[in-house]
Amino acid sequence: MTDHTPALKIAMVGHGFMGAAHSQGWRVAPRFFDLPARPEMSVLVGRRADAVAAAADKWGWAETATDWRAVLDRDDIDIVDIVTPGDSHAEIAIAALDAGKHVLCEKPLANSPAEAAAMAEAAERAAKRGVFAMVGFTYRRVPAATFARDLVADGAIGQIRQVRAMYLQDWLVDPEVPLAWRLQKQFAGSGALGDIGAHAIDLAQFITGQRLSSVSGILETFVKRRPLVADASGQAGTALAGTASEEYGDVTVDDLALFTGRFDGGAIGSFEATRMSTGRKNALRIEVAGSTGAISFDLEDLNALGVYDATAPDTRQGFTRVLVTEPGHPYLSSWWPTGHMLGYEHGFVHQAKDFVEAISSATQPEPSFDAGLQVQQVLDAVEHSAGAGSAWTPVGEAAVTSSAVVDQIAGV
Ligand code: SOE
Repeated sequence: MTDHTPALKIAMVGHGFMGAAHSQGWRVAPRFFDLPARPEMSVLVGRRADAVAAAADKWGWAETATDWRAVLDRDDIDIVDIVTPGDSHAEIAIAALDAGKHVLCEKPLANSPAEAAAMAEAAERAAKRGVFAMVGFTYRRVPAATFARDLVADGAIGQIRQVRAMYLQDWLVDPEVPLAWRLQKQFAGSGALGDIGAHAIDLAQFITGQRLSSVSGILETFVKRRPLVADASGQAGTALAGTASEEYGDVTVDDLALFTGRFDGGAIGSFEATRMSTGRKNALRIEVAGSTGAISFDLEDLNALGVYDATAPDTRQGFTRVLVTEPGHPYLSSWWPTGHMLGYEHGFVHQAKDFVEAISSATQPEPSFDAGLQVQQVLDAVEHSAGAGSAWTPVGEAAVTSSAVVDQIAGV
């Protein structure tokens, strides 16, 4: 980049855990990748002036604001980055796109297929004006995951037959962990299913190139009441739950989701999303079995990819632990020499890089809001199935009345 490199000024709405991660992505991307435009961390938006000022100072945002609508009126803002709870994604994203701002929105895209459809329609309108939207499924941008997708796309493991995807956490095993927004349907839309199951769904579809067409699932809530959060400002920073008060409230989302699925390319998948898997901290794992091989990935060992080649001589077969740190691996040529590891935040750096490059080249970034809508429809189908005795449920047949949602969002 030079002094003549154009700037892309960003306003980020929200400043919780994902606010910290996105800030790291914006801050680091231009320092390791030669970008066609320079992302500038211009405005951090939050409801409490004191909390948002502290976050802006800590993460390097130039200004702060408490009204995201006022920020949309500014001509000097190019990108709106939404890292708020899911109940505000649709309203902010649709308004920002209609105001001509590019939008990056955290996952899951929304809290319902109807909201997600309204967002996808706004993104389609905006794209015709050269304004683009992307949803933040960052784990597809961990080099080992991207490399897995490349191997499958190249036919390295043959015809895909079986997918085993799970996202295992245990931060809710303690019943005294407070009732944060991720545990309340009105804010989060669902529990482990949407919060982390969405990642497993996106990663399985990204790596295989196939889409889920029908599902059968169950949901469970093990701890049904938790202490209320004592201080909402505790939501700033990387805490997931804040501090507990003496009062208790109802948990209105799932702790655990289990489901099976049929893919449109003929594969069969089993999925697990749980924040009750004692001892597993952030284990997003996927194994894809093909007719001539397999791949295996674990986010808790994110620099490595297991690769099995069934065409090797019998005496030489076995899962190889490929260290994904070579310059020829996705994204790695801009980082360190071979064998020097990346970490959790690098997926967010790659997300920022890819989004800036897509905007600068006027090409639709992936995953698009349409992709986010399809994941939302899978989530919705799992919920419908769980409510109907685990009946097989087609993906995408949920009634989507996006116009009614748009009217509701617009306050009509
Ligand atoms: C909590 O489950 C959480 O922070 C999710 O909300 C994120 O999407 C995931 O990447 C890490 O865990």
